[in-house]
Amino acid sequence: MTLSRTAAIHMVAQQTSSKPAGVAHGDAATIADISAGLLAPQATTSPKYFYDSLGSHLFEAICELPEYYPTRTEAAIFARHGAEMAQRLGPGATLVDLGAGNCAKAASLFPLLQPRQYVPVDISSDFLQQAVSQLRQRFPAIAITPLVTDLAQPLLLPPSVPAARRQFFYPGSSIGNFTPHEAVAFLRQVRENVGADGGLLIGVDLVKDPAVLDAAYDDAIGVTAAFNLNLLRHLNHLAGANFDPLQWRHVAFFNDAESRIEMHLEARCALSVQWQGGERSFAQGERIHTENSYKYTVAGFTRLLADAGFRVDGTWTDDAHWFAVMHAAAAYA
Ligand code: AVI
Repeated sequence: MTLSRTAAIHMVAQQTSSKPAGVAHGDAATIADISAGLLAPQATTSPKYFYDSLGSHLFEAICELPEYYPTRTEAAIFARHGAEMAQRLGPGATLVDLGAGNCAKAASLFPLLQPRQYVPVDISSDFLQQAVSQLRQRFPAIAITPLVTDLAQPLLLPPSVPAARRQFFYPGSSIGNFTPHEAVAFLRQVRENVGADGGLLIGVDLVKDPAVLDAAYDDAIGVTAAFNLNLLRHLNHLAGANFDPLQWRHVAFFNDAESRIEMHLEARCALSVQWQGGERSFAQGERIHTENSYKYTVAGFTRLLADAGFRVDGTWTDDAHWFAVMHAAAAYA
């Protein structure tokens, strides 16, 4: 007799009596943040918890998927218009790379941008340190000053980063993972750090056919599903929770009214979860909202930048207008 995967998962889920909550490795603020999200009427978690070491590698794999157009579309825009972008920035700037990951995007632009100093900023310390040691060998003339920080926290650059000629680099449409309100607050903070003579080079994912968007966040071989489900393993580690990933399934769809992709984890059966200092029951079909990825128009994002004190002086898109790279300068001194 053969057993379908769904039936097998269902049986496992029904038979699994939950394991006791484990040891929490996160600090008190992290555990409190996770706990508050899980206990909210609509359970939610911050997308920053996707990025443990495995999550960062899974995100790299997502970027290779045929369905996930943003990475290759943005790369094609850089390849085609990089020289013009470099003219806007000018050589010898300090390039501050927000959410640098493996630093590959910025590094591929070094020959064109010719920065004097490179400041990769990321939440994942291991990932960043590995990338930086390779970069130092490849580009010995560029001063590299890595900064491990959560971009949701106030951005404080170390004194070794000169105040003049700062160009912030925020590719990959990560700005879409903030709500528009949070995005303006974040960009205002960047604006404060830019000074009068700096700027921001930013990648923005644009509104398009929802079928293209849905496929990009629910790929055929399940890499995005693994990325979403790995969050539960990370919560187990950070908060000592006892999530069983087999009891959850990945859900992703475009919410037209909000102009955003939503990712959720949906309980396959009625279950309960414990973590350090908290517990919650989930009904079958109940969801944890794990990520938003907002999609903008060029006009809409130009307005958002203006609200944050920036003036757009360059916009480059692909032929299909799926993605935009924009350069913005300080709108006032
Ligand atoms: C990091 N960020 C821009 C990605 C996005 O497209 O919103 C995260 C992601 N989530 C699922 N796939 C990719």
